[in-house]
Amino acid sequence: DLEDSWDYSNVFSTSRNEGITFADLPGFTRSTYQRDHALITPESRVFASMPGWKNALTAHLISPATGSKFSMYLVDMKASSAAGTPPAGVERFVFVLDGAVKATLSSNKEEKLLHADDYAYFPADSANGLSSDAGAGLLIFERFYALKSGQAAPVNGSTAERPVLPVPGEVFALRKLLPSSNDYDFNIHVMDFRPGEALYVKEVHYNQHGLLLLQGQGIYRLGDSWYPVQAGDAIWMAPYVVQWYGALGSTTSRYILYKDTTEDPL
Ligand code: UGY
Ligand code: MN
Repeated sequence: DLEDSWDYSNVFSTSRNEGITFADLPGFTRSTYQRDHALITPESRVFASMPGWKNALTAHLISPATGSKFSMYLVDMKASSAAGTPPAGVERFVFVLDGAVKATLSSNKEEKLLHADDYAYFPADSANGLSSDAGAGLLIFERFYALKSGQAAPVNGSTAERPVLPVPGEVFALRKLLPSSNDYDFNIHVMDFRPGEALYVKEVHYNQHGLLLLQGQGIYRLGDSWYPVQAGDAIWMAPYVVQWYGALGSTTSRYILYKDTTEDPL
């Protein structure tokens, strides 16, 4: 049957840049996996249950299957949920994106209630209490602790309370969430760029990164590719991938970044 009325108004409105959204285009995604980097955008996340976790789903965005020496995953903690214990020798860093979690750190045995922008670090093989009554959204980094003589202590805090550190030659505001001591084999950086600001160094280095863009939008260069990115996008950067970010849009760009440290690259 032939339609007897046709509505072309949507087609015309796109020519005025109104209501164009790529997210629902069949088969379309900005996600891509390359030898030395990946961009994982929100429509590609796959949540599944994880052994040990109660009433929670995880989406592993980066794991050693990609060649990384760490995992980065999102956790959707439902009501009355609890975290599983990491495998022996694995340290865990938790950053709260949404809701509230109760963290029990072995250092003080007392429960801390963490909200968005708060974080907690659990050394390998330490008591690992993490639960949520009403639900929470988390970003977690894990890796096998690699320092033979290190003494990593539990840490918890709030990003806003961390000092902005000097970064000679760069304009972004840098906060480090873990102590810069030789007891930790990675650090978590929170980096803020105002629109128009960019990395000065077009970085190439041995360290690996896992990144989640928390706010804003811009262009991320990875190798020879230039990606438009926005809040919610995740990035894996392998050692030596060329990396550069330029912030655009009208709000401050903020990203959280895993970076391995201390270990001799040899
Ligand atoms: O510290 C870093 O390596 C950081 N500036 N890298 C990045 O933002 N891609
Ligand atoms: Mn870097």
